[in-house]
Parts: sequence; C-alpha cells; structure tokens
Amino acid sequence: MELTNDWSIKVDQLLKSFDINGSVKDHKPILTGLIQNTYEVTTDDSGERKPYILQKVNTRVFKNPHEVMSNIKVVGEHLEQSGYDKLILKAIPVRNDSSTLLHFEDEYWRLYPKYENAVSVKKPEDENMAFEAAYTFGEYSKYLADLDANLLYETIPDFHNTPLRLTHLKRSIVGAKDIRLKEAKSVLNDIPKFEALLTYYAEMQNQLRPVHYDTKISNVLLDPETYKGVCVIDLDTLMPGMLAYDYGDMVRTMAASFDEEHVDISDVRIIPLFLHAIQNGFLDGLDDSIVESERESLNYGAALLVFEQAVRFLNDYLQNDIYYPISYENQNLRRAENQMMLLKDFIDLVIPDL
Ligand code: GN1
Ligand code: MG
Repeated sequence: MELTNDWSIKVDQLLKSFDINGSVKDHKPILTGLIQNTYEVTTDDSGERKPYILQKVNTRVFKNPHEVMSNIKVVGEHLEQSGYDKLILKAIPVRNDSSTLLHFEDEYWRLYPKYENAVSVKKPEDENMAFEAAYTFGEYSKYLADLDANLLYETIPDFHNTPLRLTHLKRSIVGAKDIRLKEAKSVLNDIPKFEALLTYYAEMQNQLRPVHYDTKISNVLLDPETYKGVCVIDLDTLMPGMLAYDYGDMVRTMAASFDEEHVDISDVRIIPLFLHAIQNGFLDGLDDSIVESERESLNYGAALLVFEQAVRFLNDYLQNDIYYPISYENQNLRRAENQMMLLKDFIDLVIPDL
C-alpha cells in the first residue's frame, strides 16, 4: 500500500498499534452494518497475506466501549471453557497492553482476525441456509445459558425496551417537523393497532438470559459449501435479554422476501418455508436450554421485535435521522413502512387473532 493519503497513513498507524506482525497492503470499507465503521485490512507478513477487520466503535451508540470489549472477553472465555466447538470471536490486543481497545485521536478502535473460508450473507439462499444460521444462533445461546448474566454489562441501556421505544416515538411526534408528520401519517396511524403486543413484553421480563440481540443473518459466518455455522460475530449488543427477540431479528432478516431497505413494500412478506426453517433451526440449536415460557413467547416476542424496529426507524425519521445513516431523503420512513408490512404479514400468519 502506498501511503498516499491521510486515511491510508492512519490505517497504517492503527494497525501498527495492535499486537500483530506484517504491514498494511490494502484496505477497504465494509458497508453492511449501520452503526460501526468497519474496514477490511490486508497485511503482508513475510510474504503471507492476512486479512483483518478493523472497526471504529461508535461511542455515540456504545457510550462505554470498555464494557463492550469486556462482554466479548467474558463470553469468549465462557464458551472456551464450555467446549463450544465453533470459532469464537476474539479481538486482538493492543501492542504492549492487555486491552483490546485502542484509544487513538479521541476515537476507539479494535481489530479482529477476518476468518477466511466463511461467508456473511444478507439473506439466505435457501431454507437449509436459514436453518443452519438459526441453529448456530440457537446453539450459541445454549452455551451461554449457564453464564452468570451479572457478569455482562448492558452495553446499551434499554436497548430492546419496546414500551420505552414507543414512548420515545410519541415524544418525537410532539417535536417533529410538519412535513415529516404528514409523510409518516399512514404508518403512524398503524402504530396503535399493535400496542396490544406490549402486554406480552411485560410477561417476558422474568426470562432474561445472555442473548446476542442482533441476530441478523449477516452476523453469523457460514461455510460456503455446507452453510454450517462457522462463527457468530458482532457481539456488541450481547447482554441479558429475551430469547424471543433474537428469534425476531431472524424473522426480520431470514424469513422476509426482501430486506429492510426494499422500498416497494407491497413485495415484502414472510416466506413460510424460511420461517419454519428458522424456527426448527433455532429450537434444535437451543436443545433443552429453552424453557416452556420462552417457547410460548417466540411468536409474540418476534412480533414485538419487528414492531420495535419499525418504531425505531420511524422515531429516527421524526428526529431528522440522527441515529441510522441514510443515503436518500425519507429512507428511515421507507424502512419503517417496510418493517410494518413485514409485521402485518407475520401476525396474519402466526397470531391472526391478535
Ligand atoms: C443496527 O449496525 P447494525 O446494522 O449491526 C442496530 C440494530 C438494528 C439494525 C437495523 C446497536 O445494527 O439494532 O436492528 O441496525 N444496532 C444498534 O438494520 O442500534
Ligand atoms: Mg449490529
């Protein structure tokens, strides 16, 4: 790599600050996540090319990045001791330091090895892939079931507190621009129809256990041939929470005919074949670590999660896009409408008498 611009020089300095050999050959942004800034960096270590994932932690969202890294360490050690046989996501230490978090120019950076021979996809190619991805998340939760949840920080307080998300939305309505309220009128009118789901949220509060809390399919690396899970990634929101919400993120990202960015919302629906594959995969992976009340809450919890995602996008729209990055006007509104469409189809299918 030629150090021809400030950014390349910075990447080089960042990589030199971690405990690895080799020098930077190449780097490029990875644009799949919405919150963290992620780059793939390739080094040359005595003729051998090694890929890494370099990330700047978004401290507006994760206010205490040390707590995030602590959770990743605690979970990794627990999995190792429990005989978990998949790859375990581990951050690379800072050079001459026990920490894995680099404080650099008032920013926080971390580095992971990039696992080769494994793929991250945006949607499942077939139901077998959906099954395997869901199995891998289920099995992950099974291995974390006996981890003391008190050892984990709540990296984003009230992250999946759906009633509070709704309160925030209602507060935003008061301060929102007229034009945005007008554009959002139809989806705002739909919100009260789903508020009945909140009674199930209250019922689930005695089920807290360590969960991943961002189980989109792109957060599990898969073997490109067998689709078997290789490694669960993006552990930033791993904290005590509700299993059904992990199921919900899988419904959103693995059972939907189109992802949350799809703007022609009449195309958006649940694919039952994929939904069944996810449910079977998740339950098989969880094995006997899921209790009856959790099993009963899967559909309601998943509906709550999809509802919450719609509320979050809508709230951000009414707050003039301060949380989720956008590339065109009204993108957060389109995302909210998309998720509402998915929610309606999911409810028609699994809880028609809501
Ligand atoms: C965010 O950054 P990313 O894409 O992993 C968000 C999730 C949302 C998702 C919607 C910390 O995840 O909760 O479901 O966007 N993560 C945070 O795409 O807010
Ligand atoms: Mg994430």
